[in-house]
Amino acid sequence: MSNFNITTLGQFIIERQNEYRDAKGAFSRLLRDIGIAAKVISREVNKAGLAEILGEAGHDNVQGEAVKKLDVIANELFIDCLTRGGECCAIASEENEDIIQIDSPVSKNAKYIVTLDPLDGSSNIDVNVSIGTIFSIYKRITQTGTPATTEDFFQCGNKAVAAGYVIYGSSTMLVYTTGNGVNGFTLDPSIGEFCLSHLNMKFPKDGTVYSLNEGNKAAFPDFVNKYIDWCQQTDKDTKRPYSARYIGSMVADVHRNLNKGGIFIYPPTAKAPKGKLRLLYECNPMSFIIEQAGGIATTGTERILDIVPSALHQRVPIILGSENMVKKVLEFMK
Ligand code: P6P
Repeated sequence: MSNFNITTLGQFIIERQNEYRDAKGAFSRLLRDIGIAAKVISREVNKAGLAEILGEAGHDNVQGEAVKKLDVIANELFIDCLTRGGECCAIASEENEDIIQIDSPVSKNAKYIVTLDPLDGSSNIDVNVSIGTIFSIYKRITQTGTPATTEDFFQCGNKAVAAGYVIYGSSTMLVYTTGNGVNGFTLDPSIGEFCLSHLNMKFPKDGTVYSLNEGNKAAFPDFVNKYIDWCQQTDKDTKRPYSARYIGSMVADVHRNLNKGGIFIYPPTAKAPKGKLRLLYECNPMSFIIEQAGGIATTGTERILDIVPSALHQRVPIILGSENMVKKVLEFMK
């Protein structure tokens, strides 16, 4: 161990490369490319307030040119980094209706595809609330060198080779799994490196925080409202009433629960009868991470990772968090 006592993301990936069955360098380079994009986005997000002054936040700038919102910038950054990295041949992004084919000479024979929410919760940027990037990585199943198809992207979440998120908060952290546990890295801007800070993260089996948008209560399924009422009853043995915490940014709400214990629910609502959150690039990646840390992720009737996708931007309801809290919610379904 170096006397600097830090392990960078790059060093960690190399050290763990033999853990990942397909231990070629390609996968390690793909994670590196995602880390590069995340560092640039962190810099842009952390000056978002200034963007207003500089006339950049989605308004026309002083030259009268329409300037892009940060989530569009983030999307273009990821596409650029993955295109130049040469390890990814296609992306399904929250920002793009269709699959983004990456047919640059270095990438068109790549064997990985990426699902991506480049900047989730971007409505929170203007009010300085934590936001995040969510991604997952799959091996393509159609022929290498040909354009990727929905067949590649409609793989179940349980086929992902990796998933992760970046949270742009009081610090910028990258949390990911390759199916061998979950590890967290905090960006040290002074050296421009993600440094290992949360080794082998475990989702607490119990928690006292419930996280959902109670403004939609009137439209919630009965079992959800019964569970909320249960959370709000006083009972010393089960440390109730629980605390309600809802940031409105999935990455921030889930990251808090992963660290402290808790449950995150986005049930069907009047506005979103199938739930609001997207399967391919929000629910599947977060569910892979949460399961790898020992939590549970379900629609209420089905394990999220077992759902066979049928549309790129398909929405699903989600109950995700501490094992014993999710099991309690499911009791109210009976
Ligand atoms: P609501 C952000 O827009 C997002 O996609 C997730 O990050 C977040 O959990 C959810 O929507 C918040 O939705 O309807 O409660 O504002």
